[in-house]
Amino acid sequence: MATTTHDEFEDKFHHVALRHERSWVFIAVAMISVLFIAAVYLVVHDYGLVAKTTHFYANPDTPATLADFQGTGIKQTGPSSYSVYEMGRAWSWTPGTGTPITLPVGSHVTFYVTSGDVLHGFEVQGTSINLTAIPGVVGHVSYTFDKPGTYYIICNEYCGAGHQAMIGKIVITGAKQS
Ligand SMILES: [Cu+2]
Repeated sequence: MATTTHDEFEDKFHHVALRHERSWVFIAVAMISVLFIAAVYLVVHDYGLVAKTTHFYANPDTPATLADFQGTGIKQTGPSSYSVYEMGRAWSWTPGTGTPITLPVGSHVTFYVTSGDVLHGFEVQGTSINLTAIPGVVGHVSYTFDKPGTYYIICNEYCGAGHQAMIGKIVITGAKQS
């Protein structure tokens, strides 16, 4: 009788199965490798882990030396409009920390915000003012203070050991506007 024994059949089957499994493992590993390399390439080249441009960057010391950031940093630009040049440093806001920024109620204020060292978050509690203070970059945001009172400037970007004490004050004086 020329039949294969059970064992012979098993051996052949396993041999074929093993070959298939090897090739599928190889295909899976190859696909994962291609996806991984593509993902790393995209992140690095398209999302900026490696900077491709120098246009966005400025010398971090530049805003600190601009005339607007010298002195009080507060300039009246109209009957009730002001520009405030705000410098964040570890761990204070200038102006704001120590001496409060004092303005009359109804003031329309444009804050020009930068950082002299690391990233800080410029947030004025109870308002919509919230922007990141970036070294070398001056961001700006405008707000009208319609209600008198004390507003606190906090730092909402963790910046080191004194982060939680990086607080400034804005005092809006006068009677409530209708
Ligand atoms: Cu900070």
